[in-house]
Amino acid sequence: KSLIYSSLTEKKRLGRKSFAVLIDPDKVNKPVLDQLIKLSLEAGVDYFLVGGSLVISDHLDDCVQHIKSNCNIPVVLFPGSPSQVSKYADALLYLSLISGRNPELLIGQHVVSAPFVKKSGLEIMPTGYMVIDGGAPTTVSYISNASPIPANKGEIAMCTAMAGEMLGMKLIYMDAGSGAQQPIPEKMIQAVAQHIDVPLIIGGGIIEPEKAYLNCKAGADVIVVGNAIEKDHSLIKEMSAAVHSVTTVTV
Ligand code: 1GP
Repeated sequence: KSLIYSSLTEKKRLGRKSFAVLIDPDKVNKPVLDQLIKLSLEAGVDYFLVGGSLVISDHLDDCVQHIKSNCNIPVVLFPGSPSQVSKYADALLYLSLISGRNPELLIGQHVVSAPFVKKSGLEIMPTGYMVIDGGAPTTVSYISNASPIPANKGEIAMCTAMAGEMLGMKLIYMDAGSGAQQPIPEKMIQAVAQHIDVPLIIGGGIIEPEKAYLNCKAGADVIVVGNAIEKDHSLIKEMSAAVHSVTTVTV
């Protein structure tokens, strides 16, 4: 089962960009979810990412099932912890925090959760997860108990991503953290994008469509936006249009 991953690599080959709306199950009720679904369908959103560093409630399954029964936009889990696995989703970002040096998040939690992750039947996408300093501590930088990569150290990000790819990661996700004050600089995105062949996901603190556009120009393949959309649902349309306006020629 590799439908979602195939769609990502095919889009990358064609130089097309994807837009993903991040949904934190704790922050949405059914009416809000319905509105997000409606606007996302209208805007041609490519994926829903569902998860968060702290999912406190137990309605992850409900949230995923509600999305799945109301639209055909693929649901990809973005788990903040091994408990955030729902068999109703389409795929799972199987994250290893390669920017940190916390063995629990590199491999420990994976070992503990492996049997039920495998049993879930989800499409598993091994993802090198890199947390970049977003200007002030974010939930992910605190919870991960690992230093983020400084935003001006493009070469560290580049080498980390290259190592991740050579270790077999199928995606690289660079994240400034939800609600980051500073999103990831284009210079760093460019440094990483030029040195890897797998799709590159960028998120954290993106609040303006212009930034999403510039990130795609710099080499991002997927743009993820959560916070800004929670505050203003109308951004879905503008963000999606900005992302989809970019096509990069691949050689
Ligand atoms: C966080 O990359 C995501 O992990 C999205 O961040 O909520 O700041 O858009 P925002």
